[in-house]
Amino acid sequence: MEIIREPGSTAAPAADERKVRTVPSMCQMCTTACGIIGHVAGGRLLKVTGNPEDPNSQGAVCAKGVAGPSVLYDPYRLLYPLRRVGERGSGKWRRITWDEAYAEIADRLREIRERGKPEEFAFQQGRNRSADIVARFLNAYGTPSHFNHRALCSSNRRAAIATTIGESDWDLGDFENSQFVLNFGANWAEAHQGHIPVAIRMMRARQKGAKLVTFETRLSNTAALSDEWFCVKPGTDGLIALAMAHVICSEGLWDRKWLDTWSNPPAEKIAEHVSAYTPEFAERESGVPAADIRRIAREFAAAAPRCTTICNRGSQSHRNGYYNDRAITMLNALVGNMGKPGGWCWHPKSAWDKDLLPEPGPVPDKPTAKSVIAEAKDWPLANAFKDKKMKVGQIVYPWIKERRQKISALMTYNADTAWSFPESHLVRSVLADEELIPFHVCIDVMYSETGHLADIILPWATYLERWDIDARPPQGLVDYVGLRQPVVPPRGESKDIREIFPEIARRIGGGMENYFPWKTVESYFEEYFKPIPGGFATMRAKGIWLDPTKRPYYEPHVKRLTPEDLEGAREDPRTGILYKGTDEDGAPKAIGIMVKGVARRGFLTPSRKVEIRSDFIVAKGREANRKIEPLPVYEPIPSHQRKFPDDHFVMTSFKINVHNAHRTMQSKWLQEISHTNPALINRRSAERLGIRDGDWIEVESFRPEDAEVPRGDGSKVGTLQTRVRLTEGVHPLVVAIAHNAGREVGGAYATNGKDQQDNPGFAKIADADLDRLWWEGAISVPQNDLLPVYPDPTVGGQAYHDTVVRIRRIER
Ligand SMILES: Nc1nc2c(c(=O)[nH]1)N[C@H]1C(S)=C(S)[C@@H](COP(=O)(O)OP(=O)(O)OC[C@H]3O[C@@H](n4cnc5c(=O)[nH]c(N)nc54)[C@H](O)[C@@H]3O)O[C@H]1N2
Ligand SMILES: Nc1nc2c(c(=O)[nH]1)N[C@H]1C(S)=C(S)[C@@H](COP(=O)(O)OP(=O)(O)OC[C@H]3O[C@@H](n4cnc5c(=O)[nH]c(N)nc54)[C@H](O)[C@@H]3O)O[C@H]1N2
Ligand code: SF4
Ligand SMILES: [Mo]
Repeated sequence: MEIIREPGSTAAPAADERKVRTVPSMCQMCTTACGIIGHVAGGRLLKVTGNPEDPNSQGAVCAKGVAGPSVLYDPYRLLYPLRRVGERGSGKWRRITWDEAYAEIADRLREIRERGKPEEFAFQQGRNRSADIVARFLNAYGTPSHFNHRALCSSNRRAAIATTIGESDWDLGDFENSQFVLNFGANWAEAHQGHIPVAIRMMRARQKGAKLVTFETRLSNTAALSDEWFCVKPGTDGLIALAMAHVICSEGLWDRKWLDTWSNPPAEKIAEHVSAYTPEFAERESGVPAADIRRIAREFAAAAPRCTTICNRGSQSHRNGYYNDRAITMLNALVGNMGKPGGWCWHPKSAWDKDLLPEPGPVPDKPTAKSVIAEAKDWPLANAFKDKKMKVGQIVYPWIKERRQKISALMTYNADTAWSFPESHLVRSVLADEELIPFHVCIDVMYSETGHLADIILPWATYLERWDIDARPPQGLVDYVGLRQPVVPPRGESKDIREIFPEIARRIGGGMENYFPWKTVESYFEEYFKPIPGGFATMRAKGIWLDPTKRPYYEPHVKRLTPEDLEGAREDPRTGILYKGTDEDGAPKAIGIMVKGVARRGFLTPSRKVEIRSDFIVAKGREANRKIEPLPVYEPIPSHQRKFPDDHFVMTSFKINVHNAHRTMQSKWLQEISHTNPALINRRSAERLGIRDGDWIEVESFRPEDAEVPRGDGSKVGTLQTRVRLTEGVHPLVVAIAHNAGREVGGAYATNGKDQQDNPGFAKIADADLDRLWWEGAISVPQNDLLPVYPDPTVGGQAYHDTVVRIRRIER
């Protein structure tokens, strides 16, 4: 095997350097966290392959996973701590030592804490996979101002599922055993949080003859891999589902017995509710022919219980996303496939079994201080579900600007909010303002648009150099646990946050240090993995552990309660709900429900049934003066309810298969494959405007005219200039722009040759490929400069696909 030498090195490899070692770990080029194997020789990562031990990904990896080495050895990686020397945002930096960085950060944070204002230290994270250490640090500090990105990602869908079944906020269709999969806007072949695990099971189902039907605004690769694709008007998926529900109810295609046993409300009431949603009404709004809606509803019901829905950002990232996903989820209840093999399933563990593997050592309590921004009280369902705090991330920077919460220090970590959040120009203006944010520390592996606006940048080790305990919702319905371990030691002076946070805590002192007693990261994980047979050593050797005695999580609600469970329990004669003892709030604790004389566990909702109707959410709405409908409804998107002039469109967003948000754009391998994001417009719509393929256009976006959203006054948000790609594969009313583009900083690869700045933090690895950057100047535009902050009024999930834009052809 040829050994790739460290660039610049001319020495011949020593004999032992030629030996290839394999190190199991977990990918983090996207959220799916597939098990991987790093192939290492002479201290250098040669390639990444899949770990067959991983029950989710089963040895498969995608192109992004394979591209790991290109991130690890990126010449523009940050390897040294940096202190700003010029004005904030000027891009002028001085290399400093870790000691200097730690001292300044600890002094700043200690002062805030000792002043008794811990909430003035805000922490902004994105896709965090090191949740244990982050929460430990923030809770030990005492700050509640822990901002996340869930509302930017999945909160509407999660809330819809939590409302309906209580136990989980993540559905795991049993695709592999399914015969019919109805897809509302999940791009599982190219994206999706469960990308590889879902895609491999979908393909197996197809080989076994399953039918896949996809509703999409665009001919995605998922749509192309489906048996049927219907091009829908944005924001109408919920109505299509309601119309299918109407067909299923009115034609008696439902599983009446199941519904009358397990549904709240019973079958008749659902039928009554959906009767207004005729397929003809759905056709008028969505463009999907009524005859097809009828036919697909019948096919779906005929395949029950081996049928399931899947949905994702296509259906939920809308102003009406919460209702859309509740309507889609309801279809499964109607045909009685819930929890059944081949049906719509879920699992109580969104990660590993935390009863078996509790966090080691002294765990700090949650903070008692309050954060107005984290509480987001205007959105009644953002934090309504126990242990499932979603928050409303897109209001963080507008609310800081409005001075609703004072911030004295901000730490950004694993999030490039200045690029990935809507109204990103507003985010940037807040980050640049030293009055609003007096001190900003950014922790990142890359020089990002957010780091560009920091005072100190800490170089973080990449996922190939750091430690984590990790797992994802188990697509095979049996939970597992994985270890992310360094496949090579951290490059330069970059460090794992598992070293950074304990050191800052020790330097802040005041008791914080007591929560970090471990001398090394390894000793922490040794303790963490003790309950696993073979412990840490086995985890290091295999990367993954799955309890072989566990069985797939089918139909947990039917489980009979044991005589011990029932000892001392009492039944509410009106509802059949069984109570025993009290919960942590002192309320009677429900343990099950009587079903035809049998005591069963039931669903973990207030009614112990599937809640198509939820009184809990109505009450939550009332507390916040917001009307929430108890049953799923179609709420048209206000700004879409008018005749669009020819030059007005709805701008949607989508993800490119070889890119993941911000984090892959510095990979030269991936950027070479995909480095541009033209505006996709339907050929017929473009013809009306005299726009030809490749023409330049200006896209101008507007805030919705919608009283319930911040500044919902129809005003302009932003403009950008880009080129057009004409296609038949996009809805005539839609302009679709991919979001994985538009970087301004981060080095030549990320910016298509634009950013050549000499940053003292960069790795500066000699890289002959830089001379081969043939795509220099390719158009790559930041979509988030056009998107208004637009949260769903109940949950707060960002409406990514609802922005009204005007388009005009320009000469350039
Ligand atoms: N390659 C890649 N994979 C990723 C990511 C990535 O950035 N790149 N990110 C990861 C993350 S964080 C997430 S949250 C997931 C997201 O995974 P997905 O939700 O599966 O992917 P998206 O591209 O966000 O959106 C899905 C599709 O919705 C379509 N769409 C827009 N409006 C509508 C509509 O009204 N109805 C319907 N039916 N479709 C509509 C878009 O055209 C798009 O193709 O992917 C994860 N995996
Ligand atoms: N217009 C539009 N905007 C969107 C979306 C959309 O569909 N359209 N999707 C939204 C969604 S679903 C999400 S989840 C957010 C995601 O948005 P972010 O959370 O901002 O995106 P990430 O790519 O996860 O990048 C976070 C940071 O992690 C760093 N990083 C950390 N560890 C590593 C590592 O080991 N390797 C590499 N390469 N980088 C690392 C990256 O450098 C990056 O700065 O964006 C949202 N924004
Ligand atoms: S799906 Fe995500 S986690 Fe899996 S290999 Fe691809 S980038 Fe890595
Ligand atoms: Mo996401």
